[in-house]
Amino acid sequence: MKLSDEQLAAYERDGYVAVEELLDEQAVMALRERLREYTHGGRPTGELSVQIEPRVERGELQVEHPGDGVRKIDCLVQYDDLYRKLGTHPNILGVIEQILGPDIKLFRNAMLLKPPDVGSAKGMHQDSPYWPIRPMELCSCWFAIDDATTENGCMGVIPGGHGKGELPHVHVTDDFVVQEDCYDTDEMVLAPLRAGGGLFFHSLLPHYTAPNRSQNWRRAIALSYMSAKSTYTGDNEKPDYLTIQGQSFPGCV
Ligand SMILES: O=C(O)CCC(=O)C(=O)O
Repeated sequence: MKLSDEQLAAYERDGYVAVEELLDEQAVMALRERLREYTHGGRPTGELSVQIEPRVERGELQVEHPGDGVRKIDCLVQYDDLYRKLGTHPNILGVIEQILGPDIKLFRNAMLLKPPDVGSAKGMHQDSPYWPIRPMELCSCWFAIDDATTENGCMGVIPGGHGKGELPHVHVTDDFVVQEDCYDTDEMVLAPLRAGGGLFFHSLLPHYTAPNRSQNWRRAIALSYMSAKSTYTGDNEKPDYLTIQGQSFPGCV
């Protein structure tokens, strides 16, 4: 799949663009069922890193099943065949290639879960400031496994906010957020998305998700890609980032 000239211009201007129907309903259902096997069906999570909702972890909130308290699962693309297909799907890569060029590596993939009534907010933040990759020009496809609605915690973004560069962030309880005087909440645009669609967004775009106040799950996987010409600036040894397509370059990620 390719963005039209208008969609590409919108991405560059606003820092995001929503694309519906990247995958059909059957393929999305398979992803949803596979995920449910990990959270509720006893499918081994092996090397996957699983994070629990902080309030559940601290015992402040009780859930009926442990799977109802899961907030994040990292590395499904590396670990699971269905998710590997998603992370390398031509409909997603067609768009990513337009934005990042032909040589692409995967920086991270994180399944972000908001269980009904339990899923908490993710405060307004930019991704790049705490990612050890330069330049700060990564692109994420936030792929909706369930319909993402204004009630269950769809994305909220500040259009054009990526153009302001790196903004100061501060620590708050369980989170790290853009300093309040650096953006205007009234400028936030909510971006509901049907399951199977993706929100492609720039790694400097300020974004936020509300708590899930509904009875429906909100699960989405953030697939974050970078140009293979990017530089790793972390203190630890550079991880072996997954090559998605094209070449690798000496001294680069
Ligand atoms: O899905 C969410 O709730 C948060 C998404 C997010 O912050 C991200 O993908 O960087």
